[in-house]
Amino acid sequence: MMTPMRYVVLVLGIIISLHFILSFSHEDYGKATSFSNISNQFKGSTGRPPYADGVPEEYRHPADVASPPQERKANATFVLLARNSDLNGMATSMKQMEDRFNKKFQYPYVFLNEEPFSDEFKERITALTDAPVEFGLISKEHWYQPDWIDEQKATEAREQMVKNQVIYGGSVPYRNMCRYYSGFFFRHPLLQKYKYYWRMDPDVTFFCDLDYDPFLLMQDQKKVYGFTISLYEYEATIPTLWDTVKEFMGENPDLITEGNAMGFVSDNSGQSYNRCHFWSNFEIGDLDFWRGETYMKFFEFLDQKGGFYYERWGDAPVHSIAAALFAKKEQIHFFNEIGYRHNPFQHCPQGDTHKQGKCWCNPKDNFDYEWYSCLARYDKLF
Ligand SMILES: Nc1nc2c(ncn2[C@@H]2O[C@H](COP(=O)(O)OP(=O)(O)OP(=O)(O)O)[C@@H](O)[C@H]2O)c(=O)[nH]1
Ligand SMILES: *[C@@H]1O[C@H](CO)[C@@H](O)[C@H](O)[C@H]1NC(C)=O
Ligand SMILES: *[C@@H]1O[C@H](CO)[C@@H](O)[C@H](O)[C@H]1NC(C)=O
Ligand SMILES: [Mg+2]
Repeated sequence: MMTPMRYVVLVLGIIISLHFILSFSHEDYGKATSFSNISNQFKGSTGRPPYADGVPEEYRHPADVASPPQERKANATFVLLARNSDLNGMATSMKQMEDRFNKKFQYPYVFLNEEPFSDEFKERITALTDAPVEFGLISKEHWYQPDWIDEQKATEAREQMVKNQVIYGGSVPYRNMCRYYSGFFFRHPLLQKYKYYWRMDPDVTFFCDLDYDPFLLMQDQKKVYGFTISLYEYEATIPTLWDTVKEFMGENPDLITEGNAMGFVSDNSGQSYNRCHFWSNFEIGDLDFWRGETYMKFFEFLDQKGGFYYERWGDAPVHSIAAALFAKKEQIHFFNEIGYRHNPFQHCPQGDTHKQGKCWCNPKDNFDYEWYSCLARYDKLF
């Protein structure tokens, strides 16, 4: 029995063989259909997102524990923002990262906190890995609500959000955190020596063995931003965010990248925000993208509007909108192989990918194409 997919592969195989026979025997045929020519013609309308073909074989390191560590490494680190009280949750996340991936790849960790980490925190975290771990203090100017924020206006906004039962609506620390991840973490001195980062939250789950290095994939393919889950933002947390973005776009049309992913965040070419965002508790990204002039200008513009405090702008929509406008769509990557859960949603790889990763999640519990997911919009970009 042959599945339809196998027929397609077989037919493709025959076409490709014929192609090679013809290219060698007829010079002109070869010239007219050289691969660069074909790929140029179909660029941007392949109908297939970049993740659909899986991970190139050369990136894979089979699960063999005895195999030597990979020789080539990316310029990369894990980033974890945490309070001392997040210790247990961070240990949970990190132990899984070590077991599923990092004991083979040995990337360093950077922990950040606006208060000094306790000795207990440092000891228990350092015990989990052989890779280097650094603990950094966040400067006050990078963390706390700036003086120029009208505290009365901010208080009123928080009270209103509490009344409306907006999640974390009454919290100032949560707002500090969102603003920090939006505009400051990549400026921390401990992160200057790195180009790529992988953000981790406490109490997340990694379901699958990862036998390839996502950082190298980012680096080799010049990716800017990677995600596993995308969804809709709560309107109540960002009422004026898109108006602000439009104002920025109006003043800086030259900063909007050609071939961008606007279609992910807007269904009408930018008139309104569809509230889609990449869920930023998981991020694999390019620190230099955030540190670059364009994003810095964008963040400063948003920040001076005060929406991190007068509303409750999240780092997820801010990062997502920026990635959608300032990167090329191919530079945004869906990490399909990384089975991941942050309550209450999970991405569980399907089919062969599930098998290859020896994933332990139930494939039926998968957010990818649930009604509240935005993955279909990402797919439609290609
Ligand atoms: N140092 C520090 N870290 C914080 C603070 N608030 C949150 N974090 C960290 O910031 C990240 C995001 O915070 P979370 O509380 O997980 O926010 P969330 O993912 O939106 O919400 P949850 O559903 O509660 O996980 C986590 O890594 C937290 O440990 C804070 O006040 N200080
Ligand atoms: C692509 O193919 C056309 C013929 O169809 C040829 O004229 C053209 O020179 C080719 N372009 C490149 C870049 O090879
Ligand atoms: C890693 O990246 C950072 C930021 O781009 C850069 O400053 C640093 O020199 C790089 N390190 C190496 C070893 O390439
Ligand atoms: Mg979290």
